[in-house]
Amino acid sequence: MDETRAGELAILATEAASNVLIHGGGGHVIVSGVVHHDGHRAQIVATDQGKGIDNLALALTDGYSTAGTMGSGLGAMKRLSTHFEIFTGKGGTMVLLELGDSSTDAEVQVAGMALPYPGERLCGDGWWCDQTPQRTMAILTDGLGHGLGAAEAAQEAIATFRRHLSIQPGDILGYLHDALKKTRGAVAGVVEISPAQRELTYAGVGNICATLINGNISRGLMSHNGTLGITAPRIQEVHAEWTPGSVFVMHSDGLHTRWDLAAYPGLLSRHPALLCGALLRDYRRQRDDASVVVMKGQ
Ligand SMILES: [Mn+2]
Repeated sequence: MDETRAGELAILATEAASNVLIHGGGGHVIVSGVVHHDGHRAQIVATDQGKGIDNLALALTDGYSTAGTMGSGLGAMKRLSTHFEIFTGKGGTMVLLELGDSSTDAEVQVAGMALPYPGERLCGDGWWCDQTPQRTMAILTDGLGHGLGAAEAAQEAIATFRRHLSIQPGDILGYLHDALKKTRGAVAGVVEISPAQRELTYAGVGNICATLINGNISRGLMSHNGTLGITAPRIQEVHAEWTPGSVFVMHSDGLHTRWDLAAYPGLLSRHPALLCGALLRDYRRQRDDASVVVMKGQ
């Protein structure tokens, strides 16, 4: 980003963090970079578990402030960002701010986040997505343990995934198993979505939770036990129907599995980054790396 953009990003991140602190009673601000075929952008997701904003329209009005701040808050943030979304309710408030090039209107919207074990600088979880008009492929991987060794395993898994984008998810996991033998090992899930064929294919090894949501129906997609790079895994693909309303969620064991996105009225129809934010805010285990990828049809 040039100096102007970088300055705007700093303002947005500062403002988002101040809001979380002053109005939300504390929370998290996750800043990440997204590179896509049409350019790149920065993405900020700020979450708190405060009491929520009663009058959103009023809060978005310039000059409005509840806690004696400058009062240029949300309205200015909305104007400054390329994309702005806010979700507020009983569980707290989440704000999504994007700055930079927006990606073209892909049929599958994707968001992912990976956060390190508290106190670690390196993340032992990782994710990657590759998208063409024909199909969207994504990997989520969790290197054994945490810290440097785990991060090396996760990055090796992602690099191997990126070298084998033209083959099926199950076959990719086979290559991952070979490539990870020189690391301490990892678990991983790989998904392929082909909107025109209305098809989702998933394969997972180890403790990766994958769920496909179609309307009121939520279906867990099976991952087989094992650790890539260590024990020859049993690899089996799961096929399911993908529709424009489908939502796919996969995450590592850094998140509890008992979540229910239907408990957040309206959230399933929002940007997938907000779904990631809600899961990380409300279901993150404290003693592990944590990662989540959400893909949505539209
Ligand atoms: Mn883990």
